[in-house]
Amino acid sequence: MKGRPVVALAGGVGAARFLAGLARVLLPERIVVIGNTGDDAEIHGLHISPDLDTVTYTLAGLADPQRGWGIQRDTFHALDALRRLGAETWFQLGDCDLGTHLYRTERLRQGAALSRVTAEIATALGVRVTLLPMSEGRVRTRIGTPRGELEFQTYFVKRRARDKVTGIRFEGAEQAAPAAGVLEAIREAQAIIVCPSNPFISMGPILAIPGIRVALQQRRAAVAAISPIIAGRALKGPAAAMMRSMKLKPAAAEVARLYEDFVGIFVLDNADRKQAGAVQALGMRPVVTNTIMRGVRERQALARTVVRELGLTA
Ligand code: FO1
Repeated sequence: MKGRPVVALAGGVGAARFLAGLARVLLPERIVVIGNTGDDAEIHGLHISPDLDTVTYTLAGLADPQRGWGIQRDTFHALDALRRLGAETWFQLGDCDLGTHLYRTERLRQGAALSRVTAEIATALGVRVTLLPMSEGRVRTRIGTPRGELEFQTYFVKRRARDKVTGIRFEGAEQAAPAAGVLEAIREAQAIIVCPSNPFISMGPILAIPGIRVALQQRRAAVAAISPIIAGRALKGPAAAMMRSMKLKPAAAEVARLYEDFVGIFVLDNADRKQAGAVQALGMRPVVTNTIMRGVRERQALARTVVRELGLTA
């Protein structure tokens, strides 16, 4: 018996590292990951799903350990060839990684759903966790900046997230529906974990899909979130700077406030223990622990704490 599912909402690198720990603490077959596709992009004619791939590669043990995205020891000959032809090559696509994008693009062109293709790739790479895209529909995160609105990867990679963020929009989200299995998994889950991901650009698109936030609200007591902000800084990515741009204090308790309506347990780092009272005042149960994941042991330790606090059995 594998037991009731444990659902995780995931962005990219931070989420993937936590999930690698979780998959060593719980039976991987029991874990259902709902992944962000708001930063998907069409580059060189290929459909790229960076967050789905980051989760897949990490769980498969293939991810580049330093960058957290892409495949370890990948080569970039195709990108070099594109550069010689005068193509834009600011988005680093490795040769092995390109194989994934070629496969996904072709399968989608044949009419297969993104959830099907995602499962095919995960299974082929030996991933035993179920990975679902948040939606089959096309949702694209757009970042408002003083230079105008930018496509997400242009903001994030090409411009290195240096622009002031004046707004975030999830194009297509209102018309999109949760992918098959997403709402069912949330309803049936024994527990739900919001991974340590950027609340705006990683969780924002997932929560913007009609029905998902409401389904989570109905499970509030069973939802735990891990703060992506530690001591006022994001471990990775622009979450803290984004919070400042939006006139929010970059603090764990502020992230908790963004999740107030659907999260019952909030995990914050030892460095932020003074914010536990503010979290409690939001009607959440604070859990203070080490949330910095430098290696496998720390990922597993954090996963074990979250599993215990959610009352799950390993
Ligand atoms: N992030 C970068 O900072 N630079 C890149 O060139 C880059 C390429 C890339 C290729 C495939 C892939 O799956 C992810 C890639 N990422 C890159 C990561 C990605 O842009 C972001 O981490 C996510 O979209 C945010 O979660």
